[in-house]
Amino acid sequence: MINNRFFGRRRPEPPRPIPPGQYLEDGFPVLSAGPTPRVDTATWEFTIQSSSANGSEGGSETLGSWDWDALNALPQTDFHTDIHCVTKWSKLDTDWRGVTIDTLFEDAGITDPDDFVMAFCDGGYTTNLPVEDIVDGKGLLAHTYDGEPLAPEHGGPVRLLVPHLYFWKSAKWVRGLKFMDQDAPGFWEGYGYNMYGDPWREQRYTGD
Ligand SMILES: Nc1nc2c(c(=O)[nH]1)N[C@H]1C(S)=C(S)[C@@H](COP(=O)(O)O)O[C@H]1N2
Ligand SMILES: [Mo]
Repeated sequence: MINNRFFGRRRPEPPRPIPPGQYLEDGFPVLSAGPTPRVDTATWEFTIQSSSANGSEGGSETLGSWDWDALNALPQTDFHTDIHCVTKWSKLDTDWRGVTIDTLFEDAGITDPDDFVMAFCDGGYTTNLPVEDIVDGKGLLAHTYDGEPLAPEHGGPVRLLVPHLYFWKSAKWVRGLKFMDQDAPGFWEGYGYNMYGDPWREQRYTGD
């Protein structure tokens, strides 16, 4: 007779389906490609920039910018959601508060966006996303986690949250979005991570 207790470490049974290949994580692991940058909300600013092609002389234009007070003065939205890291942990029922990308686009009068954005961050991290994956209530600029200011190691003061894609798309210390008329790889995507990253289709790496 087989005693299953000897077959690997037992993981808790998820209360509802989680994406293939994932296991449940109770804690909140920190995964950063570099050191945690020191970000001062007194000088922090978030900008949305046009693609270079639209700007004069090949530069890009600023389509919207918000300092800390301006961000906090916008309508605030709560996300209650599961998150899925490509390193195979999933964390259920996380609570976030911030400003949706819809709200930013509306505030900036952006009605006809390009098809893709590159999110850019303090510290130099980037990640690419289709615009349709951050609008219609799917993307949040989050400043609060579990009722507290978002901790620096988790991307505070502000991170992007796009929970239906692998968590590497949720850029920490995010400082802006730059429109792109065609898709281009960000930091991890340039090292072979999937350009899109749908956890339910297990799109971890190029070709998945
Ligand atoms: N700026 C920045 N954002 C980032 C990263 C990073 O290294 N730098 N790592 C990504 C990866 S791979 C993951 S899994 C999550 C981890 O977020 P956490 O540290 O809050 O768990 O942040 C993503 N966002
Ligand atoms: Mo990750």
